[in-house]
Amino acid sequence: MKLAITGKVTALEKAPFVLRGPYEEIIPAAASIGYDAIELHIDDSAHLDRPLIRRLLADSGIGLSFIGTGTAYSQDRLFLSSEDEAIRRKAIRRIEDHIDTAKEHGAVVIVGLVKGQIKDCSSREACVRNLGESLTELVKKAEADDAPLVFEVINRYESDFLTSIDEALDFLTPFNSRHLLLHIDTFHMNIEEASIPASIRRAHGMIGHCHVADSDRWHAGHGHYDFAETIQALRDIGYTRALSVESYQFPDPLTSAAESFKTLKALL
Ligand code: LER
Ligand code: MN
Repeated sequence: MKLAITGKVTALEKAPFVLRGPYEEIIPAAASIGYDAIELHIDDSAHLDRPLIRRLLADSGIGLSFIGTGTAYSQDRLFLSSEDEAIRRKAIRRIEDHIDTAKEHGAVVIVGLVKGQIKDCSSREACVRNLGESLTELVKKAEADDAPLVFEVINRYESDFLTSIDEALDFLTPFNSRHLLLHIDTFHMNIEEASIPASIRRAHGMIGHCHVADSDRWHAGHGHYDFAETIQALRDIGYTRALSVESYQFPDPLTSAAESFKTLKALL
């Protein structure tokens, strides 16, 4: 299992992204700590300087493993379950542009907050139906470009539906696509799952991404999360992608990134 770390050009102090700053700084910083890859949270891939990213990754010798997309919702209020067709189309377009970024790097595109919430819709049925239609469309492009989507299971305080692994499995299984997989996050699982290793084992064959943070969402090693147990469960089900650190940046981004690296590397 490889290790990746989240990075974003600008982020709120308490947003769970570790490295912050221009790509020219955060990509070499991830590499210098020892990470194999970076997970970039990108506001809009249509405005991304793709040749710059390509060059920085090549110069640093690390990969782009995952693309985070949540600001489509948190900043721009674009979401895939919207009943406003113009908003739903813009959200789909946003994810399509991220797939175009991902495909040349073998990266995976996250569908997390961009799914939207029931409270943004007139009913649960409308929300789930629209999300399903949007994902059906996006999966076609993900398959054609061989750039998988992963659906993040987000805890009840940040999302009002699909908050547990079992619920998300029920939702995703009918799509029957290797390009729409489950995305787990230790912070969310620590809140929602009765037994984290048992839930992971039930999702055998369906997990495409794993965010890691400690129980308090600080760097790995700060709290009381049992990373060894999670890593063992992921190994047992043959998970091969990276563990990607998505945590608070405290006490500062480089210390936080280095602490998580040290803790997780020792366990791997
Ligand atoms: C939301 O809490 C989360 O886990 C992120 O991956 C979304 O940006
Ligand atoms: Mn996450």
